[in-house]
Amino acid sequence: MADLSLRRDDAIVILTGAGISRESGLHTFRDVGGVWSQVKLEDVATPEGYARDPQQVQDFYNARRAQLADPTINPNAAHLALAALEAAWAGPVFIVTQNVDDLHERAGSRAVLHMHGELRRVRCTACGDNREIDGTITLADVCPNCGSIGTRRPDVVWFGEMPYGMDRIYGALAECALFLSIGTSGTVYPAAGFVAEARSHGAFCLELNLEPSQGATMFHQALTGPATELVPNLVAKLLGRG
Ligand code: BJW
Repeated sequence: MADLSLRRDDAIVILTGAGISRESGLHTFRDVGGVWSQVKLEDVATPEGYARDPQQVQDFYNARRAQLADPTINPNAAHLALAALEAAWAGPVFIVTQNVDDLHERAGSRAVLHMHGELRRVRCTACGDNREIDGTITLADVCPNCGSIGTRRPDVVWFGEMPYGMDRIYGALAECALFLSIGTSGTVYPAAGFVAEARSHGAFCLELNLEPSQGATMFHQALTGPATELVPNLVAKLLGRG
């Protein structure tokens, strides 16, 4: 691996995608057998799909929320290593995740931004009420804040909708010394553009993925392998233990 030559108080931004949760038992989207080979993206991940068939969309997200509650789904060595990095590193370690699961939080990471929302949150389209939910969302639900019926939807970001936290993310990309991208295919914007942004501000950019992503050549270095091997190895090096 290239010499990262970081100072211990340098800022690190870490973009994660579905690949980091694959070894915890959650499907990625675009790999063989992934989510988009089971359901059509247009049906379940667009506002138009929701308008056409809200029940189908609620069923899809209710099932994924239930899967997340399954006791066999747990943070893996990659999630745990990133939490250990945040705890031991003197500078800020900011995880920007495209994932809607909560495995980073369960691993112990604190500075986590879910740019595509969270499975375990529900949003009211009438009043904007946004709160945690463990069970199912139904079309008969009454919003506890405004009393509207059938206006509760999963708090996830669909195609054509604005991801969360963009100002904060671009601010962090402009200031980090190291940008890490882990387990994402680099096909969905704006996340796919973060490497160019970080690089233009002088960050060292490193990709960790099972195979080179679509944007791998944008990185200073791209390492291939499973996240549960690559991430703990990298964290050990960063912390001087590797
Ligand atoms: C492993 C591994 C292991 C496997 N170890 N690795 C034309 C050009 C450019 C942009 C657009 C365009 N037309 C439309 C757009 C915009 C659009 C877009 O990007 N479309 C593209 C498809 C072209 N984007 C949007 O609409 C976004 N909003 C937006 O742009 O607003 C305007 C805006 C403008 C400017 C600034 C800011 C905003 C919204 C995107 C919403 C995405 N939503 C989803 C669903 C969320 C809810 C849900 O989960 O159901 O988010 S789609 C889905 O894809 C999900 C993911 O977060 C996202 C990314 O997927 P990810 O994580 O990369 O997964 P995969 O499966 O693609 O890849 C997994 C990788 O892991 C692979 O590489 C494997 O090799 C690897 N892997 N096992 C390590 N063990």
